[in-house]
Amino acid sequence: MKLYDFELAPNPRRVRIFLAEKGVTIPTVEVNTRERAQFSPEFGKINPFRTIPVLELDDGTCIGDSVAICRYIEVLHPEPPLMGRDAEAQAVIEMWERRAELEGMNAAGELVRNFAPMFEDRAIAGVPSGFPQIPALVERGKKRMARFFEMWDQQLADNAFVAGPVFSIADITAFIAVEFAKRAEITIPDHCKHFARWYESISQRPSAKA
Ligand SMILES: N[C@@H](CCC(=O)N[C@@H](CS)C(=O)NCC(=O)O)C(=O)O
Repeated sequence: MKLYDFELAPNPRRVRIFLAEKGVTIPTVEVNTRERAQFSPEFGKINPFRTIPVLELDDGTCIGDSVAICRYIEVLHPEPPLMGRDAEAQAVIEMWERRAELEGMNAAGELVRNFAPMFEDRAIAGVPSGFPQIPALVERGKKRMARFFEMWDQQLADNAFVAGPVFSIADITAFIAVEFAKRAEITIPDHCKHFARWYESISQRPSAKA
């Protein structure tokens, strides 16, 4: 088994944090997306969508999505559960994980991909060119991030973690959304005190160094 990874990329980091929380180590292959290694003919056979992370299994099967990789690891290494132990916990965690992805990661992605000079003419991940940046999407991405911070602040007012009392994959995705948005100089607003408390606690976990 090997993980196609890149130290500076947010989505692979979600998987690395998940693995660190499980205490699982998998050999990695670096795909330097800043040097466009995802567009090599070899990587095209691993993932035709040209994104990382990808987990390649020993039989050659390639799993090219962060949550799908985490799901696979969760089944192989159930302890500690990061995707819920029973039906209710699994559903609640999945709800918050999807919300974190759709409202957090996608907002940060829209913002950063339309903001950072390195993504000029490739505002969509996995395409080499032909998708120009749209400045209006930077402004919309900022508004979406503001909404994300507000909504999560409300949730974290009464909960230690995003999906309730237990740390889960939803915390990892929300944490990486915040980390990603920093690349467009967006940080947690001062008034989102619950969010800030949660962010600090997640930052202090050893897995956050992954
Ligand atoms: N939903 C996918 C998104 C993967 C993704 O967008 N990965 C980025 C790195 S964080 C990528 O590979 N970008 C390639 C590019 O910029 O062309 C997942 O979670 O695996």
